[in-house]
Amino acid sequence: MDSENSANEESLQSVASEESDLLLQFRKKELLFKILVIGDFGVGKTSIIRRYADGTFSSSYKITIGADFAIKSISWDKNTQINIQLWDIAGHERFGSLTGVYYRYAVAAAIVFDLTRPETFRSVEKWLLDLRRKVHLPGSHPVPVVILANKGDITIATLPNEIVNFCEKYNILAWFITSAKDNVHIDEAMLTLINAAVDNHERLQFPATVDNDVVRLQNDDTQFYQNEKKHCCQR
Ligand SMILES: Nc1nc2c(ncn2[C@@H]2O[C@H](COP(=O)(O)OP(=O)(O)O)[C@@H](O)[C@H]2O)c(=O)[nH]1
Ligand SMILES: [Mg+2]
Repeated sequence: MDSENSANEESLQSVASEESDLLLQFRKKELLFKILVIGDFGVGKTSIIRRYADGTFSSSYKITIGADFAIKSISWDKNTQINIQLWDIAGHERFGSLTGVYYRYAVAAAIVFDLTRPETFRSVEKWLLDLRRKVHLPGSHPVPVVILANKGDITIATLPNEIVNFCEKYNILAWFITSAKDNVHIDEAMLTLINAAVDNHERLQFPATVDNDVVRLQNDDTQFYQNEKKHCCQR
């Protein structure tokens, strides 16, 4: 009899804890950060996004047309869920061809170059200046940027000496030698950007709306994502 009681009690407790977990899920603050991945054609932008968002690598990605994004959801702390929207430039690698829609509401960016084609490092400055011209955080605070020297699994001998000075000159948060193929430093690079975005979100108070406990940036594309998600959750 006693053992039956204690079994009942245990199962009641487990139901109660499941309920409080559910409640916590429900109350969780949700943040959405749009992060851009830019750089010349073939440097590995799509591969980096795929690696980070789905943990996969393929030596042949179809060339996608238009803007394309992947989503990664992170349980940041017990009260906060962060959804990262990683924007690929998908076929718009020609410098200057990106429109305002692509840049709008971005809170951070990774600029990628290819260690096997050192000339792609020269484009980093152009991408950076275009980005800084078009993305403004509140109070003209500069958008946080990391530089990724990708395909480090093939060679690192070609790493440009100027990279350190370049990062200092342009107030770049950090640079990493990455490999989308071998999954090197991709998580670290993204985490650096997310940390900066979280800090900025708290300090600069991004334009955000609060709706059903969901905090979201005022962004048409974001709206699209939220609707998608609601749709998905109703199923
Ligand atoms: N070895 C190696 N190849 C890579 C890496 N990242 C991308 N690639 C390859 O480089 C090519 C271009 O990559 P992709 O992601 O399509 O470049 P994007 O045009 O910048 O999106 C593809 O064949 C990829 O498989 C990497 O870290 N190491
Ligand atoms: Mg691509």
